[in-house]
Parts: sequence; structure tokens; C-alpha cells
Amino acid sequence: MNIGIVCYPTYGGSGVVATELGKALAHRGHQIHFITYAQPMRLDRFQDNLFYHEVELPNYPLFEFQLYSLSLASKIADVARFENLDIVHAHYAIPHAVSAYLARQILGSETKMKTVTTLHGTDITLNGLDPSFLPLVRFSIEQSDAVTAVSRYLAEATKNGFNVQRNIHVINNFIDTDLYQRQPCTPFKRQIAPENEKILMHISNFRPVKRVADTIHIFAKVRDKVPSKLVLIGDGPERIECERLSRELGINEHVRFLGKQTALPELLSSADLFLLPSQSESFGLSALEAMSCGVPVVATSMGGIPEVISHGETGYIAELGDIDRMAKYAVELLTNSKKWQLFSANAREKAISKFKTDMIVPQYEQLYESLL
Ligand code: GMT
Repeated sequence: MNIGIVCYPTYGGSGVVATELGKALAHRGHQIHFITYAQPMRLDRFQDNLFYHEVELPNYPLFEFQLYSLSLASKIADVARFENLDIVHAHYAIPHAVSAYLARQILGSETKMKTVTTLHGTDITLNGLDPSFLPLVRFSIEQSDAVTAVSRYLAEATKNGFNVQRNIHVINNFIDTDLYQRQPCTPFKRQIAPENEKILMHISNFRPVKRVADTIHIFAKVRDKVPSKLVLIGDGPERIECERLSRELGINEHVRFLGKQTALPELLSSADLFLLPSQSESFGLSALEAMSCGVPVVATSMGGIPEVISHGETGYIAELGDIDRMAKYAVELLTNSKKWQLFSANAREKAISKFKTDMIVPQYEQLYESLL
């Protein structure tokens, strides 16, 4: 099949899932055309069957605000025409699903191209419900030939929040379990924890929804009981405030902010515990990446997290903001090596048995085929 993928190219779960899906589909022999404003971050080496089409943004003084959605629609129409696209797959509803709809309208009877929209989370739970977007998001959900959501929770939240009746296919996020697997004691671990301290880790875009400050408070409590270090990976609006907080709590020499990183399997391999105290999470891809590397996760019970983390088996789940409980769970796992070994093995096993790339990508292929 000839498949166009429209996504955000920068850091963030939806762009990562879209890019990894494109790479896996290309590997299975499909021609994949990424259409976006910059080369997707994870598209970092040559692979056969993969193409990238950049959306140009005209700069004219009259256009005080960028008209990205419209430029994107024109580009999708162009690529669809010249590459004979069978499918255009929009990841994240705003504005991609709307641009895909527009592109199909532009082509009219010239194309039989079908549109697929994958909902990732904040496009529904946060931004999509904003009155300035709601009618547009509902419209694009109704008009897509197929809609998928990355968890059961998100499918239900979409039906309830937007009052839509149509079928929403649940296709979970996935992980390359060969790439994401625990490596033996890494040089990074020796540098971060020279006295063999435990390493707690968190990866996110440091937006308010991730509650990174809770991560730091949890760590402060854990450090009272267990010699440990906290490694924070990623960047975003809350980072400066979190740096300030760790100084204020007097733990800054034990907290390392690494910024954006690409060598995630190596970094995760050094972790003893992953923390995800989010306020909202449709799935929690970073938790799955950790689990695949055998790292148990302590998280909140929000959104789709309980579909990924099995409480008492692969990690622990607590109420939003219950820092004491999350710290208690963390200490329990870090001080009981038998339990840690069991949870670590369970986490890896769940990643393999439920979320391995080879199990999930064919679900997208079948969906495309059913539309054609
Ligand atoms: O976590 C974010 O805010 C980024 C966002 C994105 O779209 O880039 O992530 C969402 O999509 C991921 C991939 O499907 C999910 O794993 C995340 O749970 C989801 N984030 C939220 O729902 C807050």
C-alpha cells in the first residue's frame, strides 16, 4: 500500500508512535510518505520505502498567523496525487485530521484515498474539548473513514466527550522489544550512581499534565530511606521550576536533568524504577519503554495507565497526587530485591506479550485493508 503519515515531527508520544509505525510498515514492504513541517526526529537513518515530504510555510505580512493546516492540506493533496496514496493516516486530530479531510475534498473523484485518524490523548482530553476546537475535532472524527484510539480509556473518553456514536478501534501503542531491552550495567550507571545508589527515572515533555514536581517530591521521600539518585529526561515549560524545587528541597546534588536524549534503551537500562505521576495519560508510552527494559513503574491511576501497568505485578498505581503512597511503593520495590526481580521480569513479559511491534502493527494493516 502507499500510505501517507501526517504527524508532529518533534519530541512527544504521538510523533514517536507515528514514526515507529511508518518504519515498521516500510519494513513490511509498504511505501510510506511522511508529510510534516520537519523531518521526524526518529527518522534518523536511511530506510528503504520511506519518504519525507516537507510542508512549506509561505511567509507574507498579511498572514499574521501561520496557516499551517491549509499548507498541510495542499501538501497532502499533492503527495496523494503524485504518489497515488491509498491511505492518509493522521496522528493527533488537531489539525492533522482536518487537513487530511480537506485534502480528500480537494481531490474529489480523482482519488479513492481513505483517511484514518489516530487519537493520542491531549487532542481529546485537553485541547480537543476547548470550545475553539471542539466542533472541528468532532467533525474530523465523524468524517474520517476510520478512527483509532491508543487505549480503551481514550476511545470511551472520545465517545463521551464528543458525543459521537461511531466505532472507534482501540489499537494500543507498541514497542520494539529487541531494541528496548535491559543492557548489562552501563557506563552511565557508574557515573550517575558511583556508590551503587538506586536510580529513579522519569521521561516527559515537562508539561503541567506530567506533574514532574510530584516526581521530585516522591524522590525526596524515597531518598530519606534509600540511597538513591533521580534522573529526569526531557525538556519543557516546567523544567526551570523543577530545578528550583530540587534546590529548595536540598536534594539538587542527587537530581540530574539530562534534557532531551535519544539513547533511551541505554539510559532506561540503568534505572531501578520509573515514576509517572501524571494528571492525565491516555496510554503512557514512556512507561511501556521502561517496562520493556525491565523497569517497574510507579504511576497514578489516571486515564489509560491501568491498561499498561498491572498493579502489584509490573508496578504500582496510586491516586493522583498521593505522593506518600507512591513514595511508599517505591521504597517497597527498591528495598526488596526478590520483589524487584519479579516485577522487573513481569514488566518485560507484559511488554512482550501485549505490546510488541509485531503484534500491533498488523492491526493497523488490517484496518487499512478493510477500508480499501
Ligand atoms: O504526553 C504528551 O503530552 C505528548 C502526547 C503526544 O501526543 O505527543 O502524548 C500522548 O500520546 C502518547 C502516544 O500515544 C501517549 O502515550 C500519551 O499518554 C499521551 N499523553 C497524554 O495523554 C497526556
